[in-house]
Parts: sequence; structure tokens; C-alpha cells
Amino acid sequence: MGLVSLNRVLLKAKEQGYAVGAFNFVNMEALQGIMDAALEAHAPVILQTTEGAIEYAGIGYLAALAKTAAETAGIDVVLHLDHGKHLETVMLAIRHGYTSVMMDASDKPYEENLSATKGVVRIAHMVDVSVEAELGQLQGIEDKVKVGEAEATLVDPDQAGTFVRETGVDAFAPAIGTSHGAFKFKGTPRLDMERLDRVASLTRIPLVLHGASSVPADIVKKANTYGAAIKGTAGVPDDIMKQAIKRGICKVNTDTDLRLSFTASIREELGKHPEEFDLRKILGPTRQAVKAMVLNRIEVFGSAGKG
Ligand code: TD3
Ligand code: ZN
Repeated sequence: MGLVSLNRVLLKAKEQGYAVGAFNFVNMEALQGIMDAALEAHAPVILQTTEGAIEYAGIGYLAALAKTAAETAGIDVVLHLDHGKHLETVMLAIRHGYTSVMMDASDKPYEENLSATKGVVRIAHMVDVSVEAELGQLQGIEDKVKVGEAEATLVDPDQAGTFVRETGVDAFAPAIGTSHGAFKFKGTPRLDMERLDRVASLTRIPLVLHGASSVPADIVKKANTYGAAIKGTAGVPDDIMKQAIKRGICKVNTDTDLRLSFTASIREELGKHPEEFDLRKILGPTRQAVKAMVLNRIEVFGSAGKG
């Protein structure tokens, strides 16, 4: 089976009340770790790449990896452009067989975001490609740009309702208090659930949570044990994630958790086996570490067996 559209997997998820994991990848081992987990759990999966990932690896390589994974999978696999900031990248992704794109003009004035998104929806829907868009701004490192506390704004639910109706997007990402990266909360983790409820009732389409990594303390500890210096981390706790899914989140973006498990594992392998320089001996266990993390996430999302 080839890649399927985002719309197809998210409508089923919304109907049945679970969420589908959207995992960022930049290389083969990460992609294989994600796929091994999705296959084992028989869970639908969204593979996604940012513009930065495309710049790093080349879109041809990334698309070929995802297509190869989907071909023999027997589960629903989506290839999605995450945080597409430029129309050129959106078009490039569509040409390379991506089945879903995010038009992210959330840092632009509302009217500009609206018209850019409308344009992308018109083109993408002609070729059965789904579109995600965002209102509000998350704090943290978004791909390569740092968004500070002062610039971060939460979504306006009424505006979200109008935006979704006027653009015809398939999935909508409301900013409700998460942030990108490993340092999401200063005090007690909290998401604006009332705001999420209002967005859900005014949009009635599958919702997306960005900045949703859980940042497990044991993985950060492992990284630090083997030489990392990552302090003061905080992620979205599993119980809060489950509540958000009950209230309409159907796509959960996860990148930081995979970066942490990937690098913690490499550090551990190199630290434990200083004599080793066979890449397969180092990156084999790393692929397993990514798989374990993704299995964990799938469990929280409730998407096992839904592939
Ligand atoms: O869109 N993404 C992934 C790319 C952002 C840079 O990490 C997310 O919303 C995931 O955020 P995170 O940092 O919680 O995994
Ligand atoms: Zn994001």
C-alpha cells in the first residue's frame, strides 16, 4: 500500500476518539525506529519533516524513505510537511508525493495567514493532499526560529471557527499553551483545556497538538549520565495528553522525545563501548531506542490496533 492522506487517518481517529502520532524524522534509522513501532502496534502513523529537515537531508531522500516504508507496511502511513513556511516548499512537497502539508503562516497577520492557507487548500485538494494550518504562536525553537515568551499567543476560538470555515483546512492546530522543545513549563504543566473545548466545538474538524513531547525524565537522565548537559526539562505529562485527546486532539506532534532517545542511546553506546566504531553496532541499538519511545507514545495516544 502507498502513502495515504492525512484526512483519511484523522477522520477515523476523531470518530473513534484516539490520536495518531506524527513523528519527525531526518534520517533512515529514526524513520525505521518509528516504522518498527507502528508496525508492531499496528498503529496508523504520520511521518513528518520540517523545512529544516528537507534542507538537511534533501527532500528526495526523505520522500523515498517514507514511500519505501509505506509500500510494504500494511498500515496507514502519511507523509506530512511540518511547519511549511513557504509556498515553494509546500509545492515541492506535493510534487515529491507528500500526502499532507502544513501551511504555517501563523506568524503572519491573520488576513495573510487566511489567504495563504486558502490558496494552498485550493491547490492541495485538487490532488488529494490534506492541509493543516495553525492560529496562535507556540513558544520555543520552531525548526530553526526561536519564538520568545512575549511573542507567544494562544488561539482565539471564535477566530478559529471562522478560519476553519473560510479556508476549508482538514486539520487545525490551536496554540493552547504547549511549546516546542524540551523546556515547556516553568511551574506545573498546564494546558488551556477550556480554550481547547471551545475550539473543538467551533471548528468540528480534527485538531493537532504541536509541542506535545513528554520529555521523559529517565531518558534525559540517561543522556546526562553519558555526558549530556540538559537541565530543567519539562514535557506534557501523559495524563494531560490523554485529556487533550478526549477533547478533540487527533494528531500529536512529537520530535523532541525522539531526538532525546536517539542521542541518549548514541551516548550510551559510545560511552559503554569506547573501542567500537562499527556504525551498525552503535545505530542498531539507537533504532531500538527510537522504537521503544514511539511504542510508548502510541500507547498514550490509544492508536494501537487502529492501523
Ligand atoms: O512540529 N513539531 C516538530 C518540529 C518542531 C521542532 O522540534 C512539534 O510540534 C513537536 O514538538 P516537540 O518539541 O514537543 O516534540
Ligand atoms: Zn510544531
